[in-house]
Amino acid sequence: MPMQNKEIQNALKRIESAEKILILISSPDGDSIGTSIVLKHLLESKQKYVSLYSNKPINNSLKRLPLIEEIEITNVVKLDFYNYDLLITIDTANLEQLYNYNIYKNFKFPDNLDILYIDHHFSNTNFGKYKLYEQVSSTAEVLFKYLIENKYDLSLDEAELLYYAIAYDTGFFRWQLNPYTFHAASELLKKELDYDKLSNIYFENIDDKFANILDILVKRTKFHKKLKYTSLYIDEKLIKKMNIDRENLKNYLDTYRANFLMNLTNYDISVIIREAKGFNIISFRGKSYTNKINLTEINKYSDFKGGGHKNACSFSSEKNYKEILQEINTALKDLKSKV
Ligand SMILES: [Mn+2]
Repeated sequence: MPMQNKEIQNALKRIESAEKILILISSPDGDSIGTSIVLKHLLESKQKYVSLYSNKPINNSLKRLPLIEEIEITNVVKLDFYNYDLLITIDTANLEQLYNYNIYKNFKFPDNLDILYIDHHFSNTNFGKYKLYEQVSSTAEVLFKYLIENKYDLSLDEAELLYYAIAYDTGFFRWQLNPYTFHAASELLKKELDYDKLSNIYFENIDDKFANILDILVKRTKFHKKLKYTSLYIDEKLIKKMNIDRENLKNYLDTYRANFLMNLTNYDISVIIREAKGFNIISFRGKSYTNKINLTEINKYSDFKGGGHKNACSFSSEKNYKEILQEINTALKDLKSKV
């Protein structure tokens, strides 16, 4: 749904009036990284004091992006919020994603700190007083539409970051597309950016260890034929056995998904359940052509915390693997019976 003109004007005015701005991203991916760094530069060009933090580390392949050093990794709950008069969250569906919720369950952002969110997540909980929000390809597309196009002259590095952000969230222009997505990409390409380099950063993200790891992941995949989904459970023991650092595990899993699960006929959903410290991370992907249910609705059947998009979302739960799988079965059975 497009935003109302008044909401847009309110958000833009609030950004104009802010002096000290804190930008937070929930998990550093291509979209949140590109959008947040470009926003930081844009605000600095207006003589504002800006800090940009992520609570989570940046994985190695994304460290190849330009200007990546602009994002500082910190424990968000320890920040001195009274230094700022506006918090802008980027690519974040709810406030709990911005800090380590599983450790700091009682943490709250100060009530007197205005929050403005720039986002595109279906599951956004509308947590800010101000917003720039549309359910489009990426947060970068929202930023481009309201704050960049005809308003801010991008440097080459900035254009590359935004192009990468849109490409990243659309699987290099395969899903979540609308005509404006290509308009924005086309405007960015006019900067003669190095799209081969950016595509290489996206696709070349595994090393020769992967042959062995892929073998393990494929063999451990469970096929739930009736409900047409696959599941994979990764516990601490398996992570040790695969001998991968946690930071790069995500890359391996993305590649396993992109090159095995997404090519599998007769299965339209995949779930990866990963053991973390005292809880499990449950991550869903659906094929946009064949999956007809909204995967973010799965948490209605359980205590899963989190969200995302119709075909890509993740949750956390303190339940064990078997209980989680049972709840997924119940949820998918019901959701699939309704479409
Ligand atoms: Mn995004």
